[in-house]
Parts: sequence; C-alpha cells; structure tokens
Amino acid sequence: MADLFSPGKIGAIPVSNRVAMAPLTRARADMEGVHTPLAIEYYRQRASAGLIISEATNISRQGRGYAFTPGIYTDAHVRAWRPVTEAVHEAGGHIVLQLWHVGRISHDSLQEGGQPPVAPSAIQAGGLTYIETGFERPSMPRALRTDEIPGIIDDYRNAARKSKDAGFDGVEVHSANCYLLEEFIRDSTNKRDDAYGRSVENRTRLTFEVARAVAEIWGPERVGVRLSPLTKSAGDTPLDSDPQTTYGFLAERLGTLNLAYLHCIEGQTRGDNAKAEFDFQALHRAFGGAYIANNGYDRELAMTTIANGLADMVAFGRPFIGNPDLVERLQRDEPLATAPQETFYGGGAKGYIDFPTFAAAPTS
Ligand code: 8OZ
Repeated sequence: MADLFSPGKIGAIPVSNRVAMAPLTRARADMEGVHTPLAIEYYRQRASAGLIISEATNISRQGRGYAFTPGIYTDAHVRAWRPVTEAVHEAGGHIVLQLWHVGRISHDSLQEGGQPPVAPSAIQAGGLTYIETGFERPSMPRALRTDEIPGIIDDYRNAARKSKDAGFDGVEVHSANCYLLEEFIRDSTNKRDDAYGRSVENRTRLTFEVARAVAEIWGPERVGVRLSPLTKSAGDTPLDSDPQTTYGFLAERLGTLNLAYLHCIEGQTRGDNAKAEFDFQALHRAFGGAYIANNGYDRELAMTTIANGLADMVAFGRPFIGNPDLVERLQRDEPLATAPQETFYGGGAKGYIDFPTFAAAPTS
C-alpha cells in the first residue's frame, strides 16, 4: 500500500515521496522575468519534495500579467532557470516548470506597446493584478481572433522547448485559477462563436490542444495539467455553469493523451478544503492516470488520501514557504512554521530563503 513517504513514479519522473510542492508565485524575478540567484537557493532548499512544481512562468510577453513573475521565452530566462534545475537535481529532487498565460488577468502597461491583454472574449476581469507601481484592476481585454490561436499554441511549444533547454524534468500546463486556458473552459468568460466556444467540447479544446502540443515536445509522460473547477480567485471570475460536466469531459479527454498526471485544486485557492459540492474523484477516474490532490491538506488527510489510493501525490503550497524541510517535518510529525503573508510576493531574500529547517531552528 502506498505511503505518503514512499518513493514512486509520476509519469516518467521518479519521486522520492508523495509530497509535491505546489506552484507558488513569489514575484522575485526582475521586470524582464529573469530570476536572480536567490531562486537557486529557494528551490534548492525545498528539493526534498517528491516533486517541485515551479511557480507559474510566463510563456510569452503577451502571457504576462504580474510584475516580477518569471518567464520561459528568452535565452536569458533559460540561463537563469538552468542553475535552479541543476541545484534541485544535485540535491536529489525533481522539478517541473508550470507554463502560464494569464489571458485577461493583465494590464496594458505589462504588454508590448501598451496593448490590451487577450482573452476568449472581451470581458473585463474584476479583482486586482500587480504592475510595477502597485495593484491595478486588469485592463479591458480584446477577444483573440480564431486565426491567432495557432500562434498561442506555438508560444506554448516554444516555452516547452526552452524549459527542456533549462533542464527541467517536465512541465505542468496551468489550466487553472481563471487564467487564459480556464477562461476558455468556463462559459462565464467564453462567449465565442467559433470552434473554441459554445459547446463543452469547443471550450475545452484549447487546453487539450496545448497539452497535446507540449506532449509532442516532452513526451506525454512528462506533462501534467492543473485544473481548478471551483476557484474564483483571479479576476473574481464566475464559475462555469456546470463544472462537474465540463471538467469531467476535459479530464476524460486529457486522459487519452496518457499524460504524467492531473493536478486539481479541490476548492478555492488559499481557501479551505471545501470540496463537498464537487466530486473530484470523478475527475480522477475520468482521467484514468496519476492524480495530484491539492488545497488545504494537512498531514493526517494527506496520509489517509495516499493510503486509500485517492491520490498519487498531495501538493502543499503555503506550508512550503516557511518550511523548506516540509517533508521531513511531516514525516517526523514536527510542528510547522507559518510564513508571514507580507513577504509572500515581491522583495528579496527576506521571507524567501531565510526559513530554517526544524533541526536548525533556534529553540525558545
Ligand atoms: C498568486 C498571485 C499571483 C498569481 C495562480 C499564478 O493563482 C497564480 C498567482 C497566485 O495560479
């Protein structure tokens, strides 16, 4: 029987335990999306995770929606990521890169020539994004033309190739949290009339085509996809009118690609583990491959979830910020540190690489 601390394999990637580090935006790259050496130390410290999923990383200039988030579309990005993957590998870990296009959660000032962000339909998001000078409401987007969609898929291909050059073990397609791919999935943000709108098949087409394109570059067994049927976090985005059917269809469709894993946020990001209104195991079954569960798991729930075969890995997000040795702490049932929220996003070393392991922490 599987145990949270037993080794295994997720797709083609060997994992030393079933604790994944969830993607965590930390906004510490420069304005061109190039990481500083701080990122090397940050990821190295967390390499005992069975699998690190990198922070969301922009696949193109157009795909960028928050200042200081990293990119994977230029050679400078590759040069900055390479020592990160090398450090994780040297420490015995594995790391996949999360491929991100923000869609409408962006601001004119972050786009080439001050252009509007792109989205399935011209519907402005609520909420706030972060530009160089502070928080702003996302700008009014323009609807992508059908003939622009192959170019978006090409941007994913380019980013997938660059992530390979940077030495990652694979990629995760970010089709969650109300960014571009999920904006296509939901009927609340997709009012299109073409082959990417109206029906469930059409609305899930872009995620499917992106996963397929990226799998051609990496091999399907090194590609995962993240979904979040219940999150409204970015842009105050309304849910789909029938999430169980829509995401169930998508999970089954992704299952035909024999991907490494499906990763689901089971509830609201940054919220509790409120999954009663949705059957995530139905998605797991429809997908038919490895499943990573996420959101609000604690030690006990993670252990029983793995032991009962309900997931192959459990991804922890915020606990990894203040506990670089989260796996060891969970294994030994040691107390967890709580990282202060003020240093989640932006800044330098403080609140990023200065959290001690339990063994090294000063005792009071
Ligand atoms: C927090 C702040 C900015 C972006 C996500 C990439 O929610 C994010 C994100 C999280 O997926």
